[in-house]
Order: sequence, then C-alpha cells, then structure tokens
Amino acid sequence: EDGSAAWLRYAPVPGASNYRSLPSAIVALNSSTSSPVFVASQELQKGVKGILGKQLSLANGTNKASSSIIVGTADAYKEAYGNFDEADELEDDGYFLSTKGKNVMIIGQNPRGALYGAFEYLSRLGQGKFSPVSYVSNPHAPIRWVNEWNNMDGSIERGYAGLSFFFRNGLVVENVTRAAEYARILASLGINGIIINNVNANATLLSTRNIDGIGRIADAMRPYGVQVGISLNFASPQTFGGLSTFDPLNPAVDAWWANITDQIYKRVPDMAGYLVKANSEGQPGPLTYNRTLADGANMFARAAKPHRGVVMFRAFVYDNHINESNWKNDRANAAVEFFKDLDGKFDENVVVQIKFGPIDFQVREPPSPLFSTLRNTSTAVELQVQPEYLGQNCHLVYLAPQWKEILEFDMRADNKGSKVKDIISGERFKRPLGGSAGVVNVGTNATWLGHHLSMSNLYAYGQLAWDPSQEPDEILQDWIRLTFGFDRHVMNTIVDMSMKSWPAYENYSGNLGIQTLTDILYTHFGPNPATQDGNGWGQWTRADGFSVGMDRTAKNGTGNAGQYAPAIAQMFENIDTTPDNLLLWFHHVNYTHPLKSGKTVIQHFYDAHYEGAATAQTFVPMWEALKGKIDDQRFNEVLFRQVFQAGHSLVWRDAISRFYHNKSGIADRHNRVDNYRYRIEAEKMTLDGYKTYAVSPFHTASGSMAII
Ligand code: BDP
Repeated sequence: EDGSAAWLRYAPVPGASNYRSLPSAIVALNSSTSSPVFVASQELQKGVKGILGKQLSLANGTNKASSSIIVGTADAYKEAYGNFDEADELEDDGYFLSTKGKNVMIIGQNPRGALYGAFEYLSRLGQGKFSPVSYVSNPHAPIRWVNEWNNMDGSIERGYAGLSFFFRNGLVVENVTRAAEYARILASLGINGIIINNVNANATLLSTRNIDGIGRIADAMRPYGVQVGISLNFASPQTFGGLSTFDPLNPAVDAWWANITDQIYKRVPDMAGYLVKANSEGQPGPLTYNRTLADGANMFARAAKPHRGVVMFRAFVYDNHINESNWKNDRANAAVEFFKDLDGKFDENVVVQIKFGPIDFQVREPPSPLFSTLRNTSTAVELQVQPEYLGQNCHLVYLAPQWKEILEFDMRADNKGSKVKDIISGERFKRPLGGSAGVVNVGTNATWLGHHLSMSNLYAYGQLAWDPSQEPDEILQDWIRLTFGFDRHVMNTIVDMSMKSWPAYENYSGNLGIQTLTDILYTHFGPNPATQDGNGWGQWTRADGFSVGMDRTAKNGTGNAGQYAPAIAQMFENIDTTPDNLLLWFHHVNYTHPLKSGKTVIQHFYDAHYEGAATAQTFVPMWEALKGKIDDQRFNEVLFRQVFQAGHSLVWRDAISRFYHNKSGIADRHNRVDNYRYRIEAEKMTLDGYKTYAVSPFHTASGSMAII
C-alpha cells in the first residue's frame, strides 16, 4: 500500500459476516452524476463491497427494495416518501444517519450533507461499528476549509510531499484527476472549501486561460461538495491589470476587481471566495495608500458579495523589520494593534483568519489575543496541518492535542465563558460566519503529506473542524482502524507514539514557551537558536549570558499580556500564575530561575532535551516490533522516517543543550552536555577520502566539526 487511499481503503473488516442486517440496494434520491448524492451512492457501493464483500445494486428512481440504503437530501426524501421528522434538526451541511429499522437512512440537509453522512456510515462499517444508531450530526461551524500554498510554477511553499497537482509552468494543469481524489478525501472529513494557491499570490492566476483552469479544478471537486477559492495578490490591478494604482478606494481599482470577480464567477458560479494576505512579509496591501486593512478587505467583499463569496482576510500582518533594541517592540502585538480599531468595520462577508497563536505556528504558543478582541467581526482559526516548524513531516508530531488546547482555551471575554472554539463558530459573539482553515500543502507524493503517520493530522483537522468536542486520542484510534486495521498491538503502538510525539518534539526543540528554536531565517527546519535573535523578524528569545525569554508584561515589557481579557491578562502578567510551559513566552528570567517543578530553567532545558530525544529513540524499536502486522511498503517507509527522527532528535538535543551551555556557562547537573563517553568523533578518525570542515552554526555538530 502506498498511502494514496488514505483512510478510505475500505479494507475487509473481521467479523463482517456477523453483520446480517445489510440492505441489498442503494436508492439515491438524485441521479445527476455531478451531484454529491450520486457520488455518495457510488461511494456506498464501493465501500460496502470492500468492507463487507457485498455487491449492492443501485436502484432506479425512488422505488425501494424491501430494505435499502436511502441517500439524498431532506427535501428529496420528503418529496419521495412524505414525512421526515428530523428535517427541523438539520443545519447547513448536516445529516441524519439511521441504521435502525430495515432501511438505512442517510439524509443530508443539502447534497453534500448526504455525502458526509455516507462517509460517516462507511467509516462506522470500516471500523466494525455495527450496532444500530440513529442521530443527527451538524457541523460546528460553516467554514471548514483547507489552504494549499501552491505556486504557479508547480512548487509548493512549505510543502513536503512533492509538487503541486494544480499548477505547472505558470498554468493550471490539464489533468485534474488528483484534484478530484483529494476532494474525495476532504469530503470524507466534511471539509467544504479549498484555497488552491499560495497566500503569497501570483496575479497571473487571473489570466483568462487560468480562470478556465480554476474552472476545471472546481468542476473536478464540485461533485464532492468542495468549493474552490483562490488567494489574491493585492497589487494585481497594477501589476497584472495595467492600472497605475491598486489603491482600494480608487473607483477604477474597485471596478477592476468587480470585473475580474464577475469573470471568475461566470466560470465558477459556486466559487467559495478569496483569501488575502496583505501588508505582511513584503506583500502589497492597502497600507501603501494609507487605507485601512478593512478598506482593503471590503473592496474584495463588495466584488464577491453579489456572488455570495466570502473573503478570508488574514490577520497575519506584521512588520518583519522591527527594531530589536527597543524592548517594547513585539511582533506578538502586531495583529491586535493592526485590527483592534477595525472591529465592526468589515463587511458581513469578510472573515478575519487568525493564526492560532500570536507569532507563527510554534511548538507552543498561547492563543492569539485577537480572538477575544474582535467582537463584531467574523473570525476563523488558521492551523497548520503540515508542521512547518515541527519537523516538516520528517518527524512524527501528532498535532491534535495542540489544536485541542487552543480550541478549548477560555479567553474569558467580558469574564464570560469564551472558548476559542465557540468564538470561531460565531456562537460566542453572534457572528454569521466563521470556522477554520488548515494549511495542508499536499503534493504529488503518494502519501499526500510525505509521512504515512502524518495523515492522522489531516484526519484530525477535519474531525475537529466538524466537531471540536472530540478527543484527540479517540480521533486517532478511528484513524488507525481505518488506516492500518484492527491489530491491537498496531493500535496501541501508534496511539502511544503519536500521543507522546508533540511533548517529545517540544522537549527536544524549544521549551517553556521559548518557541521552536529552528532556523528562523530560511528553512524552519533543524536547530538554530542563534538565528532567533539579532534580526527584524521578531521571533526573539532575548537570550544572553544570564537570562532568557521575552518580557511581555506591562511593567517592564511589551505589554502583550495586556492584550488578553483581564482574567487572562492577569494570569500571564504574573510570573507565579503563568504556566511553566509559557514562562519564557511572557517573562524574561535568569537561567537559574526556579520553575514550579523546583528545577531551574537551565536544568529543565537540559533534562527536557535528553528526555525528548530518548523518547524519539523508543519510536524505532516500537515500530520495528510491528513488522509483519503492517504491509511492507508502509512499514518500511515509516521506519525510514522514524530512524531519521531518532537521529535528528539527537542533533536537536545536542545543539540546543550546547548552545545554552555555552551561553550561560552553567553546567548540567548530570554532566551530559558534550560529554559522550562512547562517542567517536568522526573528525578524530583516520580519514580516507574524507575531509573535515567547520560547521556553521557551530552548535549543530559536536566540537563544531563535521566530515565530508
Ligand atoms: C510563514 C511561512 C511563510 C508563509 C507565512 C504566511 O514560513 O512561508 O508565507 O508564514 O503564513 O510561517 O504567510
């Protein structure tokens, strides 16, 4: 198995012969081949055949066999058979699933709801969950999108699984088969929208030929209920349209966007909408003309409104040339500073898309304070399914526990319950829109993400977007049954490794809220703590010979803690009530500062790095013990990654420990740093055909030396 089937393998289930009460036919209450209802009937046929070995017939029209699987919308059901009691309980995209009684009923509020119900039914069968059920399931939020940072040349920004299957050589590809396959995977999670191109957008996507190409992709994804949207480059009217300006308040610019939007919607009448990154990391935006970010967002909103399009406007706006010498400066403050005065000024079809933390997908961040700042604006959380700063799918890092912490975090707006999950759903502040956007960056690699085990992240992302009340370990178990089958040893091993993986990665990368400590300037991969400070990017640690951490208090620091609602602000402002895992995010302390655990900061650094790397070592034998219980291809490909992770975790451990040992001059109580009794340094051996070279940065190799 090469992983391309993801969790939709429809593998035979042990004990399936006990499941007798299966209907013999499928009745699809819509036979148009482009309808998700038709796709649902095909999927049911294929799934039941695979899982239970039974060939179901597809009934013509609405005539039921003595017992059938009926799939369709609530309206179609009522039209065909009269009453449908649960209709009132269904919300947009929701479904009713009943396996009680002689028929199986899969009834969606709309066509894609019916498809979601069919996938849910197949997921239950595929996991051997045969007991009769009857329930309505509605999504937590209307926007459940993925973002794909694909470039027009076919590369993928921060993509770790091959090339784009949307674009090549500046054009949309002709063959959109894989786009349809991806849409199928997304639909199985209830994901209803996709942005197909990079947030650092290229205006040539708006050429007539490429608009037709967007149409091709949309046609391929539509049967799965996945609506396509695109990222826009703010300067397009000038750089692509030939106007002299891209000022959002210039009527010619406004007209240009209205016109191009009409053209796109003519080809893609159900386009989801736009995603905009403006005035961030060198991207153009309204600030160039002294217009506000709301002026910019509303320009797109006006153009999209007649087509019922949504504008996702990113809150990831900051200056990447900030002056480090001023201790009041803080990139973490940027989003609230840019957006707080704009609350209520965005058009109704604008959603502000907020990265989960104030900086940038680090291994540990508090939730962005913007979630509780915007009360009259719809918001969505942006999560990274492909872990850019967390090992780039060369390491196993199961992210659902991290997302869950953010979603469940109570922001205490107005001192009332204000969990992030209830803010983004629109419930807390009574907003019409909201939800989540996951940056996935799948590519042409058969595994979709580059690592078989990382697919649990995509699965969990979709599950939490639909229903954030679910528990990460339970989501994981479902995924394992569908992906690897029912062997208990396989189940226990993958659960154990996955649930340990985020804490382990945090342990061997950046602790106590200091951030991930990767190379910040280019790769965002591998240890390079020296790059955190001394540049304008603002991911500072302020590490010197005695102390470390960002002072974000009001008293002596950047005041960032004060951006939270009072109860939360107070907790972070005070060093005693700040949890240890965010200590260095909010406070600047001596290396000898005692933690709640009683250890000093520096000793915690050492211990955590040794513990984390030790945990990563155990993943290899744990996985090796599964030989023969998993097909060889996936077994070997995962093993390759685990071995890499085990080795790389040692590089991390040593580099970070050495860096802070060197900076602080404080010895490790256990005398481990740079003290390897059994290690033979390569450069000390007799070298035949190799030569030594001094590595940079020095801390990534013991004694600063490597051989090539
Ligand atoms: C950073 C990525 C960069 C993205 C940027 C963004 O390194 O490639 O363009 O985020 O989200 O983390 O806009």
